[in-house]
Order: sequence, then C-alpha cells, then structure tokens
Amino acid sequence: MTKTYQFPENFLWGGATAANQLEGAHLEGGKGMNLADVMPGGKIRFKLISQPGFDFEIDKNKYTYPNHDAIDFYHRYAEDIALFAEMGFKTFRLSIAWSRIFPNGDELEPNEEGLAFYDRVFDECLKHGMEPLVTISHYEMPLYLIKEYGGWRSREVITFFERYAVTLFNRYKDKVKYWLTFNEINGATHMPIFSLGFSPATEEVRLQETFQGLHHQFVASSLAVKACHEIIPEAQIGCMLLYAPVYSFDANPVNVLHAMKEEQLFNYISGDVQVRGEYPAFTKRYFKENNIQIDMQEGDLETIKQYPVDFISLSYYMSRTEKKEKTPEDTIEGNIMAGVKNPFLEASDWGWEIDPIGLRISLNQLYDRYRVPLFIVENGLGAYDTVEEDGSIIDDYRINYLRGHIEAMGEAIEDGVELMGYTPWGCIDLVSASTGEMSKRYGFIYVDKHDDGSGTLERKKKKSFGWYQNVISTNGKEL
Ligand code: BGP
Repeated sequence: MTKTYQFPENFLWGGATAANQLEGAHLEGGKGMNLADVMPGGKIRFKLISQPGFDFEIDKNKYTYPNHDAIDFYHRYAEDIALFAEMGFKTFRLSIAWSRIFPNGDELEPNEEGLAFYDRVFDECLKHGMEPLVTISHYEMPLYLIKEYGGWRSREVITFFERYAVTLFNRYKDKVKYWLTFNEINGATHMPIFSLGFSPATEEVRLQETFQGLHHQFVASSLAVKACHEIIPEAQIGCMLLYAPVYSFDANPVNVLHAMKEEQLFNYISGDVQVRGEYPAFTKRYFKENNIQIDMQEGDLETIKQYPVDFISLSYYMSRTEKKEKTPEDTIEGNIMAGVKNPFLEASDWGWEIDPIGLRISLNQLYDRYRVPLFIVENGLGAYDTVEEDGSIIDDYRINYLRGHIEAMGEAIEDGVELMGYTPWGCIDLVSASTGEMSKRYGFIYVDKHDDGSGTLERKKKKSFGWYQNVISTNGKEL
C-alpha cells in the first residue's frame, strides 16, 4: 500500500517564476535595462558575463538575447494566471523587475507604469484566490547601478534598495502578504555576477569583495524586513537560500571535516546572519585566514540583530558531495557548484544530481538549526520535452521527480518540520537562468518557444498539469 502524507490545511501549493525569465517586454512600460537584458542565450552566458572586464553591452551579431522577449508574460499574464488557477494554485511566486520600478535604480521617484503593471498582475492573482509571493530582487539589478556604482560593491546601493523596497511595501500593502528579499543570497560566493552585480576583479580579492558585497545585502535585507513590518504589520518576509546539503564522499574524517566546512560556508553564513541576526562563530577564523576584512559601519551589526526574517525560503535541486583532494575526473558541474560525483545518484540531462532524500535532510537541518517556518520556493526538473503528434506532452520523468520530492516533504513534516508551502520552479516553461536556454524546461505548461527564438508562444498543458492539479486538490494525499 502506498503511504499517504498529511500536509497542513493551509499549505501553500503553487509555482515559482522570476520577472526576467518570463516577462519579456524588456523595454516597454518605461523599464530600464537590467543585468538579464545583456545576458546572451546558450551555455556561454555565465562565463561571458562573469569575466571581470565584461562591458555589459549587447552584441546581436554574435549572440541571441532570450530574456528580451522571454515568454511574453508581460502581455499574457491573465491567460497564464488563469492556467495556474485551473491547477488550483494557492500561491504564485514571482519577482518584481527592479528596473521597471526604478529604471536606473538611483532615482528618487518610481516609474508609475511599472508599478501599475504589477498592480494588474496582483489583482489577477487575488481574483483567483492566489496569494502573491514576491521576490524583491531576483538576479536582475538595474544595469545603471552595475555600470555606475559597481553593483553591490557600493554601499550606496543599500539606500537605493531600501527606497525600492519601501516603495513596493507602500504600494502593494493591501495585496501582498508574503515577501522575499534576495533570491538565493548565498549564491553570491559561486555566482557573484547574478547576485551582486559584479565579478571580483582578481582571484586574490575574490573573497574580500564577495563578502563585502554580501554584507551590504545583509544590511539592506534587514532594513527591508524592518520596513515591511512597519508598513504591513500582518505580512511575513523571508530570506531565500540556495540550499544543497553537503555529503562527505566517504567516512574518512578528513573528507567529513572538509564537507562540514563547505556546508558551513555555503549553507549557514547567510542563514545565520538573516535568521539568528549574527555572523556565525566560524567566520572569525575563516575571515582571518582568508584575509577578509569587512568594512562595517556603526550600527550594521545592531540592524542585523534587530530585524531577522520571519521565515526561511529555499531552492532545492540537488545535494552536493565533497572530498578534500579532488581530481578533475571526479568533478561534476551542477547548479553552478562543483562537487564530486555521487555514485548513488542519477543526474538530469544538465548534470544536476537527483536526490529527494536530500530534501528531507535539508529541511531537517534547517529547522533544527533555526526553528523558523520553512518554505520551498524552488524545486524541479529541467528536462527536454517532446510534443507528440497529437500535441500531448507526456512528462512522466517530471512527475516522478516531483512525486519523490513531495514525499520527502511529507516525511520531513512527520519529522516535525514546519513547512509553509511548495512552489516548484518554472511552473510555466521559461528562460533558464544559468544557460539562457528555452529547451531546459521545468513547466506544467509548455510554451512554444525555442532556443533560436522561434515559436508561436502558444501554451499547452503537459501531463504533469493534471497530475499536479490532483495533488493540490487532495492536499498531497494523492501523489
Ligand atoms: C535557481 C534560480 C532560478 C532558476 C533555477 C533553475 O538557481 O533562482 O532563477 O532559473 O535556479 O536554474 P536554471 O534556470 O539555470 O535551470
């Protein structure tokens, strides 16, 4: 007999997206240019934009720019939200494009057309009984802040971000009750350009510059928490972590220690600062040994201590396996972090190792350490889909992946974890963040758009659409 799981009555089932990966209309409505607008399509993107000398210019002779049009959610949001409602979504995670609200980032007054667009989107969600879950910053800093201020290198950006956040809270206080500050904030150490809007100048200054930028974000995040609680007392605001539990390759204590350190550095610094309100003890030695001296202003540590987040949200795609001495042959690439191959796990077509038990482990680790509610705001399988002759898309591989992870959530809830909700990534096919591909699809809804930019943009329900609809309507009892 298959086991059934008990999810809380008010569990927030839904789906997740980010503005730059689905909206398109990159120059409409008074929007300014942002980082995503200069990111080319294809596997080259990350390497190219991460080069310290990258000029952030568009070169259409050499590259395609899939985020410019994306899947045109900007014009089709009503149709898309209606499809989410048909699946029974209780919540829809989306992000606001900072440069729609402040086109350059440092203006004093916001762009009304940008604000009005999200009013329409939120109204559409609320009309269908769906709670918007809003990420304030998801990998798309205004380009002007990158070019003129050096991104989060500059402390001035804290003020601009605070103004942006306060503008959002004031405008949407009656519509949005769930907020997230920075998407995958801890990803800064592995993909600084996405998170911080700059690439460290040299390898010698990499850690120094990254942790300085992160510190600015920690302060900015705390100021956003403060403002959110003041302006919308009934709202909840969380941090967002890219979470991958780190396993030791074997029982050799040398490797176990190495895995533990990687876990501390990657998984816990950002969580400790934003939830416990302080840098963890191990950073003292780590910063000293790596010559990291964070320039803090008076009051920074107090601000961080005083305004911790209400909950932790996380993305979970994979676990990571580590050993101290790696050879190039052991190494695999997955979700930007390199680890060694885990012989017990299979991987997606993009090399991301599939590990549902790792999600149960992650939820237990996070809840044990922080004791605040958790929210899984990204999870899913990027895969190639085939449209059959009759137009159907039979994505059993995706259903199997999601089922395994939902079972792991059910187990974690039985373990005692407080879980608020689940929004699988890319509930409608959209542009991949790391590779700019359309062919890396996550959705329950297929979008007829291809890597070369062709396609009618028609939406089609995949097999997983009906499956997820049933999961939601049975509150996770039927998987
Ligand atoms: C996360 C990002 C998302 C998203 C997802 C899948 O790291 O927050 O923006 O895209 O990963 O990654 P990809 O699109 O590269 O497959």
